Amino acid sequence: MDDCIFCKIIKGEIPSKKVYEDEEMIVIHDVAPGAPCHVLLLPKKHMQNIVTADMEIVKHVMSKVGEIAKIMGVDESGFRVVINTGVDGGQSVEHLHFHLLGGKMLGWPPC
Ligand code: DGP
Repeated sequence: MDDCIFCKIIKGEIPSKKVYEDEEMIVIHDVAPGAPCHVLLLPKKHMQNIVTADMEIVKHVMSKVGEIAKIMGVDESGFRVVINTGVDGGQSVEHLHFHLLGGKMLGWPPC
């Protein structure tokens, strides 16, 4: 998608702080972190949201969550994975992404 900011990051057209990459996904630090650990798991394939997503890719991303949590040093202290979806869900970038947050006691519920 030409006008998608995450597609541009994936293509290297916009710089990012990358912590992981494989054939299906990259993981980058969020530009506006809401917690000491706040990274975004981005499927390389452009998909608008979890409703329309390719579930094989979602499955792959989910299979990497523990590994990413270890890389970020939050696998033992705990963390949260969030998929904001649509207007009410607060999704601001229409390229499916998974927030992985941790490094502090997170509040709940987030509303
Ligand atoms: P959401 O609100 O769930 O759509 O989250 C989008 C997140 O993307 C938000 O936390 C900020 C982050 N973000 C937006 N633009 C950029 C960018 O150019 N670089 C990085 N690293 N993160 C971005």
